Amino acid sequence: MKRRDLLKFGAAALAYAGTTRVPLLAQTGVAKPQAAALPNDKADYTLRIAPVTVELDRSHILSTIGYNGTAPGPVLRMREGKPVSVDVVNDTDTPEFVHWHGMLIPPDSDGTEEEGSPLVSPHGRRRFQLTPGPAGSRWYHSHAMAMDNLYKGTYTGQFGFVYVDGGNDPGHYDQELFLALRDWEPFFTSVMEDDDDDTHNGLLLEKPSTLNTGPDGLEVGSMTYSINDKALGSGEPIRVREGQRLLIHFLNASAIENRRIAFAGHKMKVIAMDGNPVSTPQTLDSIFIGAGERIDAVIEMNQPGVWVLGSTEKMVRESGLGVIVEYAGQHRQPQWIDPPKVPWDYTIFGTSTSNSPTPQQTIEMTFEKIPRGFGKFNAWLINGKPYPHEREFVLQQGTRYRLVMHNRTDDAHPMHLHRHLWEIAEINGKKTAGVLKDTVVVPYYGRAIVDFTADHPGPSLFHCHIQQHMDYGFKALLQYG
Ligand SMILES: [Cu+2]
Repeated sequence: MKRRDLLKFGAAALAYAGTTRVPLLAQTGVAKPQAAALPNDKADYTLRIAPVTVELDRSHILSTIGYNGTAPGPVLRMREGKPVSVDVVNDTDTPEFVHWHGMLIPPDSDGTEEEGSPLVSPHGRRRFQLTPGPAGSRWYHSHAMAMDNLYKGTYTGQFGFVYVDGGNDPGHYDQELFLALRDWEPFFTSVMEDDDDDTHNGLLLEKPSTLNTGPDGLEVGSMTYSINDKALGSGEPIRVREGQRLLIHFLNASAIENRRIAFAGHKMKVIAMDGNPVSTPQTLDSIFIGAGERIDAVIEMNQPGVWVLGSTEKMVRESGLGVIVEYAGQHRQPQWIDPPKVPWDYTIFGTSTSNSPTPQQTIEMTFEKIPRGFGKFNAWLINGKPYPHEREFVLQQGTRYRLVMHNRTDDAHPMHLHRHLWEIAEINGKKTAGVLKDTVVVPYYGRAIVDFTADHPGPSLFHCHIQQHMDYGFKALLQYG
């Protein structure tokens, strides 16, 4: 898509939002819902799945699959509670699923094979109806299995933001940006840089006394990164003025890794996680975002200069995961400053007491890795077995559950439950309440406890958001009795 087209789409979104705020970074086009009085044959939104090129920088243009001619796909804005229709058109040779991550919608529109959502056949199309909600930062992405094919599922450019507008945004910011963190050109490797496990605080509550020391299977790595579709230093900088406030919606759309992000010279005030406002906003030097997670942060522009916003890992940042922020009238070289190393702690965003009912039942899950359990690849087990688990996890509608996740593996896993919101109760023994999420990174050899109410009948997929872990066993279907 040409830049002027993107700008045109940007202007359309602006008209819809009825605001003078400018959605910055025209790297992601913004799709606009159609007016209400349309003929029946036109859906409110159309997502066309087809090959796209992504120009990370002038000398690095890659080919992948995306939505509506770009990767990421357009930022879709929807009204909370207002039903919409979405036509998914599949211009590829393989079946596809579009999942609406973080939405509380029925299994037939949720977009996973495991839950029984209908697939969109190769060169076919299908219309979905959904009622967007809850309000906040959600996202859509392919939920196809990839297995050993690194050109499928979330390894491709099939991802984009959906922002569900609750109608009560006070608009306390001057610019709103949608920044998706990505890696590209994945490859198999036996040498994993363990750079995504900084959630552990040394407790290692779940470390087994005897470790399985067999040689590890192949994992997936990358050395090519971007924010949206641009590598650090290419594309337009984020242009700001002193005194402005930015609202940044961050999404980690990686299929591979968790990330830590900092904005040199600035602190970030975290106001929402996974799209849900936090009880206790915190102003931090850096943020940690597991694969699949979102963070909304407000940043005061009070340090005139030219800065880098990006990965705290030098190699990753210098390989593309960053963007330049330029104050008006400033022209020096972009500056980077390493933030202090502080372990990530979800519990600081919560409160000491919960407003929710006490859980009535407990589900225990233990995660294990069997090195090379699936040939070249590791097997990932929940309670001693890979997917499927038949009817091991059956929920009673209306019951509040406590889910205890024991991570007996040497990796931090971003665990996601579809179609439900959970409330973090405890991380490595530290209690909290009121932090509502759909994904939680269970620390390396650690423990996470979440509570949720079984209030969305139908099969609900629970899985690790690292595509390879999910594909090789790390998922389970929660079913209603
Ligand atoms: Cu995992």
